[in-house]
Amino acid sequence: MGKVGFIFDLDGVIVDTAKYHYLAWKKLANELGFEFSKEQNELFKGVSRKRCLEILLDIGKVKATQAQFDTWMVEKNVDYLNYIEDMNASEILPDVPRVLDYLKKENIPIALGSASKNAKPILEKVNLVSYFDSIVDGNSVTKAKPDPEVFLIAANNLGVAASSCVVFEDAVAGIQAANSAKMTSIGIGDSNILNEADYNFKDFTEISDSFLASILNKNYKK
Ligand code: B16
Ligand code: MG
Repeated sequence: MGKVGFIFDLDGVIVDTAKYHYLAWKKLANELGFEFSKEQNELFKGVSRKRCLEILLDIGKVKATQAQFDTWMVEKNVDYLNYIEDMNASEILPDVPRVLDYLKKENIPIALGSASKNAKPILEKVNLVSYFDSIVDGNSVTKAKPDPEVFLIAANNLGVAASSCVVFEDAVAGIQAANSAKMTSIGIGDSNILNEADYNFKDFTEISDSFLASILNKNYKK
């Protein structure tokens, strides 16, 4: 077995920042004169900020000049940063620290692979930066998920073969990115939505130490 590496998505896997993204997009939609529902927000998971705004404007049938588009991108992010300003470790999703501790104890390299340009400050707020040997975020990539770039950079930074990496993801685009990088994909959330994942769990409370041990002892190859 080659050396194994683990890659965590951020939003929806480590913390539930989706609710803050939702509030910021909803505020913008309302200002532009239309509604934006929680169901529609599902389309935004794992998707880059720019693509989210394109989808939002499609939903509202709003035409934008480049200057307006750029202004709204900034406005949404300012609002989002306000919403997350007071985030702290209490917002870490259940049992994420247990899984991180388990992997650390086993000396497994760990990376973050997130589409968010705000990933590093969020990890700092929730006090998890020290677990990560590499942080690959929306500032480091040119191609958004489902392109595998973010995870391939993470594997490279960890010095682990892509086929020996295991990815935790809550978004369909993220599972597709992991699969096309030939990594083992673990869907966190609704297994009906994430049905392309190699394994599915509702959340980390369902991921036992013995499951992690079995993954570490498995011979990887897809
Ligand atoms: P930002 P992830 C993604 O994070 C979110 O799921 C997605 O909704 C968001 O639009 C994207 O980050 C960009 O975030 O505006 O902070 O750069 O799930 O890949 O960790
Ligand atoms: Mg996510």
